Amino acid sequence: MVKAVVVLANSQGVKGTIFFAQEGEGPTTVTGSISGLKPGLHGFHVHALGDTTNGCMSTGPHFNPAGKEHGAPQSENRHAGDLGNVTAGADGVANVNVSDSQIPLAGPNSIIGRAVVIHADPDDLGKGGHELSKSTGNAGGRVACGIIGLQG
Ligand SMILES: *[C@@H]1O[C@H](CO)[C@@H](O)[C@H](O)[C@H]1NC(C)=O
Ligand SMILES: CC(=O)N[C@H]1CO[C@H](CO)[C@@H](O)[C@@H]1O
Ligand SMILES: [Cu+2]
Ligand SMILES: [Zn+2]
Repeated sequence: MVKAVVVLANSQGVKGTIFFAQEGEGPTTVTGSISGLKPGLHGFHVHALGDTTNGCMSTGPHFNPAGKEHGAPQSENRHAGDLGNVTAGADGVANVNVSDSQIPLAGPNSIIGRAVVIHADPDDLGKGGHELSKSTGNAGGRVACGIIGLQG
């Protein structure tokens, strides 16, 4: 079992911890919660770089080792980093519990050292018709981010 964790925070009171776990070559489970969000849907992605020298802007585009278009987690054509969106309730808390086969914690496409980014707006899953739909899901600003690190 390989385990990883990311701590998300911003100066506006958004904070959360997301845990990753992968058994062998199996899917990676993603669990945790994020608080301080605007109620509703927020795009939730793994971005390519673990670089926060310029805040969340320097984490690069969605992690996309297979050179595909942006899409829904269930789509064949999606970036590996496309985890869809999370839903914050009226209390501003989003609970996350998903399992995904494209975000391994080991091997050439490992997400260790990359970033998790949560966005201001919903991810349109590539279907919004906006010029950004096919690259980012038009999910708006990068609200908070953190670097994915190994956990013991
Ligand atoms: C995530 O969901 C699965 C079932 O879908 C459940 O067994 C598991 O306990 C949940 N994990 C957390 C941390 O809520
Ligand atoms: C993972 C997740 O919550 N995905 C949802 C994101 O939002 C779209 C619609 O806006 C839903 O269809 C997805 O199920
Ligand atoms: Cu993103
Ligand atoms: Zn994407």
